[in-house]
This record gives sequence, structure tokens and C-alpha cells, in this order.
Amino acid sequence: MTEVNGFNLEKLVGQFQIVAEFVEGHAWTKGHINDTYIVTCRQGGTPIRYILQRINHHVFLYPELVMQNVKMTTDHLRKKIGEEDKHDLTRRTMTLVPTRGGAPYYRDRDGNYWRTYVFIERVTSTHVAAQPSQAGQVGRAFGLFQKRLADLPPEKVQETIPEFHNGLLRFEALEKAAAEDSAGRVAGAQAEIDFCRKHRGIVSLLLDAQARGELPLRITHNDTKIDNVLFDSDSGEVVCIVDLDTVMPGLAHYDFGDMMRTLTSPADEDERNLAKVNMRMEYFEELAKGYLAEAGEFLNQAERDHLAISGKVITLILGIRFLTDHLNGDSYFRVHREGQNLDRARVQFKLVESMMEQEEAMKSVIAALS
Ligand code: GN1
Ligand code: MG
Repeated sequence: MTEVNGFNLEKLVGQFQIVAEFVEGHAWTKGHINDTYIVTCRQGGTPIRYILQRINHHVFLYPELVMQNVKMTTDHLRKKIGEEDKHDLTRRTMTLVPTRGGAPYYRDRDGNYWRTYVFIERVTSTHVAAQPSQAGQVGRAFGLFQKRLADLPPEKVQETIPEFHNGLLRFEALEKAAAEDSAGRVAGAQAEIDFCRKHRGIVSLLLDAQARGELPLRITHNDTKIDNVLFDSDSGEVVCIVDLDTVMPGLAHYDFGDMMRTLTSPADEDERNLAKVNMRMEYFEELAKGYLAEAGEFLNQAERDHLAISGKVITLILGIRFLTDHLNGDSYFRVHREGQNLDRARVQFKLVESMMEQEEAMKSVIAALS
């Protein structure tokens, strides 16, 4: 199709430095925030695919800054990865296609921000780890990601969504949504709201340690769910880390915690059968081993000591965010059915419980690896 969701994809890709004829494009609907299209063009008789994305400028209020970060991060990673091995560079890093004028994004007449990436071929993605070794691979990949970005001057990386992982502010937003009850959903979510209130102390554990000066700011990915990792279709090895929109100064724990959330649970983020949701220790062990194999080189002792609790912090914060959005009438996270954000929140809360039950064992795993 040329026209999708009212956007002329042929005209849009024509804004970028693509020397090829447009063949077709279609929507890819998995992300919760941006609109993504897969576009096929033909160059010299060979089909070539691109990712065309419309940045959600209600979530990312300064898309220019997001793109400045993405450009700097991808350039830096390409240089680093290329120094090790030049083979397949446009598969192992995200590659932006500039506009005809050389900019990293195109702004249309309605004020939408568009960008184009080289499509990475022969890869698969998933939202649940298939075996513990896959959790280990992803842990290692994000450890390496942080390590490769460690020499990027933090002050040059913009905080594109300020206070993104500030659990206290997220909690306040939940209380506000509960008080307003704008969508009339509070009565149906009372148990979940109570859960958040009961565990309120968890959301500030990392902030407190940071305030005590124990946890330094690093450049982090901030959205390390397994969905954001591409695996080679043949070998199953990690090929590339994607979704660099939230690369910002942050705590290493934001990345590790979100990996715990998505790599240790056997269930989808919106699974309705909560009996399926739990933190699996053998996945955690491999994840920790893989991550520390790279990040162990730069983490300080306090950072290591807080790894085991980072999962419950990040998972609770995300649960609070899903619940808040449910109460607000689903204005932030895209939903495909009614109640999906409440289901997502419930999964997170079940995982938090499972992580709390196994906390001592997780701490022992980390201690043994340090
Ligand atoms: C959102 O859009 P996507 O899927 O990359 C969200 C993350 C959440 C994630 C949960 C900018 O990411 O923070 O962890 O959903 N991104 C933003 O699946 O809010
Ligand atoms: Mg994201």
C-alpha cells in the first residue's frame, strides 16, 4: 500500500536519501508509543526495506533532541563496533537514513516528525526469552551497550523525557489519576491501586541510594525489554539493540531492572492468566552472569549491591504507569483492546510479588558473581 493511516508513505520516504523506487509499505503495530511502517523499495532490481517511523510528539515533546541523541548514539556505536569488526555494520547498529537536506528527521506540514532507518534483515524478535541462555545473551548485549557508551560525554546526551524513571513522580501521577477518575475506572481497579499504595516504599529505593551518592549516572538505554533486541534468524545470536529513543543519562539499574522484568517471566506483558507470571531464577542467574560479564568492568560495589532489587523497582514503576494510563483512559500506551493497560499493570504487580519472594536468593546470585 502507498497510503496507510492517511499517510502517503511513498511521498514520505521520498524525503530521505533513498535512491530507489517505492514498492509498498505497511504498518508494524507492536510498539506502544511511535507509529512504525515497513517500506519496501526497489534498487537496481533488488528489494530493499526501510523502517519509517513517526515519532510520538505527545510523549517525546522535543523530537529534535531525541534525534540528536539517536544520531550521536548510533554514530558512536558504529565507530566502536567498527573498530572491533567492520563486518555487517549496518546490521549490528541502527543506521539512520538522512533526509535529502542531510537532517536526521523530516518534519511534515502537519508538524509530524519522521525518521528512516535501514531495515535489518534476517532477524527475529520476541517478547519472552525461550531459554535461560537467551536471557544471558541479552544481559551481555546490554552490558556491552552500556560499556560502549561509557565514554560518551553524559552532558552531551539530552534527557529527552525528564524524570522518566522517577517512581515518586509516577506514584503522584497515579494518585492524581485516581482522585480525578476521569474515565470512571477507579472502582474496577481498587485492588491494583491498593497494591501500589502498600508498596509505595519500593519506588524510591534507587532514588534514595542515588541521593546518598552511591549510584552514579551513566548513559543507559532505559527501555531494555527483550522486544528491543534483534536475534539472527539462523544462529539465534544477538545482532542489534534497537529503540534508542530513551537513551539518556540514567542508572545502570534502569536497564538491568527492565531486563529482569522481561527476561525472567514466561508470560506476555499483558497476559491475563496471572498463574503464568513469575520470576524464574534460572533465567535471572543467566541474565546476571551475562550482564556482569561486561558491566562488571565498570560497576561500583553499591551498584552491584542494588542490582537484585532493581527488578522490583522498575517493574512496580511500570505497573504504576500502566495503571495510571488505564485510569486516565489510555492516552499514553497504545491499546488494542479495552482493559489492556489494566492487564499489563496486573502482570507487573504479580511479577513484583514474585521478585520479592525470591529477593534473598537473587542477592546471593549477585554476591557469588561479584
Ligand atoms: C514503551 O513504545 P515502546 O514499546 O518502545 C515505553 C517504555 C515501557 C514499554 C513497556 C517512551 O516502550 O518505557 O517500558 O513501553 N516507552 C516510553 O513495554 O514510555
Ligand atoms: Mg521504547
